[in-house]
Amino acid sequence: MTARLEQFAEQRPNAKGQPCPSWQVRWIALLAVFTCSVVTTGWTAAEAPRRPNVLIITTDQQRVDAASVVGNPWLKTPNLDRLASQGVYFTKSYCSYPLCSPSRASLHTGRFPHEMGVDHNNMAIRPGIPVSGELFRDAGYEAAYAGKWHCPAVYPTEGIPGFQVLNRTTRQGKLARDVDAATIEAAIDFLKQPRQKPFYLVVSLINPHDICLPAGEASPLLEQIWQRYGPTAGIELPPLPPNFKLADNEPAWLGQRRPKHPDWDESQWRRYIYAYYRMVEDVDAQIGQLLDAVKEIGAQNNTLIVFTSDHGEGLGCHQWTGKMMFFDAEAAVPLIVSWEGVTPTRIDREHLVSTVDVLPTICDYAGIKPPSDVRGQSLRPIIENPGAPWRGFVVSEIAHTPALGRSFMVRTARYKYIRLAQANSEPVELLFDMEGDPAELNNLAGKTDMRPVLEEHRRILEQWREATGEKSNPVQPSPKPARPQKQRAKKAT
Ligand SMILES: [Ca+2]
Repeated sequence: MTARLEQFAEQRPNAKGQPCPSWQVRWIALLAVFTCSVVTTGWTAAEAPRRPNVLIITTDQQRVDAASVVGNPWLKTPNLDRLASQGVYFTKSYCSYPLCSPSRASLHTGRFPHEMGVDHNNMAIRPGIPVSGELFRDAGYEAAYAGKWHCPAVYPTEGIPGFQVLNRTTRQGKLARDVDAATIEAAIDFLKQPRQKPFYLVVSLINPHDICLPAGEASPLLEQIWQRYGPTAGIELPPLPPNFKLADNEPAWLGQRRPKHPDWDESQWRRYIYAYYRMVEDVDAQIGQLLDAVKEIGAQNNTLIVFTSDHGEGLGCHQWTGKMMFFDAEAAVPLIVSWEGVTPTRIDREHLVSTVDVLPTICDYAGIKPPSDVRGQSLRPIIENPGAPWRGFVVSEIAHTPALGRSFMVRTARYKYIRLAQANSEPVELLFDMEGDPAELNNLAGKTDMRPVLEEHRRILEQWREATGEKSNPVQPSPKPARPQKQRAKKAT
């Protein structure tokens, strides 16, 4: 991967528009990292760098655009906005796999799911691959984890390598917000304990995952969900997304796998979107309690806070609900890196970043050397200097059955290439111009004049598969049969 990234870095032009030779790119990168470290943190050669506390906050199923700070007028997230006001919010940010367990495994190892044997939900990270808690514990941090884990157990009943597990709550028929309240409480109790070491705390919240209930999960909680999150009479509902209407030439693959809601009319779809945003607001308020606690213990100037989510939510885009697809709705996730008084402040709509980058990033700020074979890269160089050399693509994957293999997404600066595996047939290919067609409706894969772009993306994918060992890691069988999906959601009440 590193070799591939450097190869793409070599294609970056210099200030005169001429390609930079690789030695020049590496030298500039080293210089930029060194210079920015000195300037931003104020370290001098005589001072040992002070290690920050590290706090990772994750939500479950939160779209990259589900925050008011990035311009979404249909919800208010004052606490994510507050966090972003002290750091960088990446919007070209993609999960490694738009599903819970594989994405979370990448977050805590910096590797792709196929490297760890986490091809489906409820699978464990392959033994011998260091988890973030182990790295931080071994570096002298007090490492603790509160909330959902899912690698393999949803709640870490058997512990997590390297971490002190702070709560062992389960859903037990509760709304996500009530489970999240217990997680926040456990995390705040931990924060308020006296300690000699810096802390590394992960707070893993569930909302807005409760949107899965009105999308069709059979649950006795459905009525409570609509009572809490449903619209009151006369309130303005969010509009349908611009890509609600399906493309005329949409591949059959999508129609076969799309969650079905044949009884939903426009009003029901808009109520669904409305309820989702209320769930995001609920979890935002709980994140606010956590941020307040960091301030209360006087750690806000010495704590690096990272916020992200495991995957997005269709929310009606392409009439999709849930995850397991590569449109931006499902595969793009918010990523905020924030250290009050240290990180610059901006919304970064340029750099392509991935879940696998989080581990190298927090290690970089904490002065910890990550394992040499992690796939992600520290974001610190581009946080501190947006002009620093950076990669030209990110990849996301989805595993099917061992026989069917995997589907992939390659996102480059301008385009998105999706390759969907299908049985007994060539894969389905999609190619979107993300500048001219951000709604991802106009598939360019069959256009003659786009052939060179298509082939370039095929080549990137094949090189990535080779470099990351994808081909030598066949898909593992799912540990349990997929839960029968109830296709018809009940009408809102
Ligand atoms: Ca999830």
